[in-house]
Amino acid sequence: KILIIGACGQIGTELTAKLREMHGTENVIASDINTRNLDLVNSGPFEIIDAKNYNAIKDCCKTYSIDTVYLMAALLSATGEKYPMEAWDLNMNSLFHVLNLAKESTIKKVYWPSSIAVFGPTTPRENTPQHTICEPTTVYGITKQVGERWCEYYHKKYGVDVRSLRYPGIISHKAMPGGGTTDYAVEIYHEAIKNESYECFLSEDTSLPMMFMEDAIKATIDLMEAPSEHLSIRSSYNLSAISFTPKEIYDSIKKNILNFKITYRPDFRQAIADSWPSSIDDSVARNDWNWQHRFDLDAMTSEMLKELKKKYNS
Ligand code: VAH
Repeated sequence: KILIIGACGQIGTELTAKLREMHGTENVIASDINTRNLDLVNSGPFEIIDAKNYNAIKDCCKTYSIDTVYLMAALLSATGEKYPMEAWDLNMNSLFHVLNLAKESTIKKVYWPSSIAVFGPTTPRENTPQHTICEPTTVYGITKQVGERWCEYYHKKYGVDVRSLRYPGIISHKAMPGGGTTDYAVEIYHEAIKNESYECFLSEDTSLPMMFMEDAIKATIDLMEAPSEHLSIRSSYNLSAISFTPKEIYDSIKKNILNFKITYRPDFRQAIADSWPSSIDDSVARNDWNWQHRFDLDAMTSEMLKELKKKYNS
């Protein structure tokens, strides 16, 4: 059976739905620190678990005979700068708990997300390679960089089958993201429909690697289903789909909402965005497990606007 820690989050919500569709609801246990997503809580097996609590995770794995864990709980880049020690505590200790349970062999396979936040201002910004300089300047990025090293260590030293992806910014309409620097690219769709105007917290020419949630979920499942012997990376795979600037996503939306207006008012998140690459080379993922993104910017925009219009007009 599968346990998802952080199931109420932006990615966790959709990962839970997809895994339940594939394996049956009763075989996928959702868990989070609280019950903020009642639809999810009421749609199948749900446990309240604090990802910092080793015994809570261990007991849940025992109760449900869990053999696969998706660890999706974390404090993201912007929140991590406000609460550095909390971000270190949650992001690192939750990973140690799951890796140690896997080492003790109660868990057979682990998924743990990394991020383009592992890269920093000294990393080559265009087509950032799989192996390159990583000097992250955010607490979140530091936790992801160190987490990658621990994943590779537990795989090499204890044979733990842990797999990871360096997610770009992820855009979705089912669950709101929380505390990310790339979250402007989600907010902008909501504001375009609600107010036909948006004040963007990044400057208009800030190019960042991004991905529609459907592609992120497909990449996660494809990686977890790939034969272990095909995987050459046990830190975390570069993953990419599209890169765009606030101006480009604005233009894409404006094709559908003709009166949409945008203003730019960069805040502390501009410095975080400026430390990250503008595009990623994910050829290793494409070679190892046939990764291929499907959504370009305009396809994502039409899907986002279609689904959000239903939500706001319902
Ligand atoms: C953040 N959405 O902005 C996350 C992600 C690549 C960015 O890690 O912090």
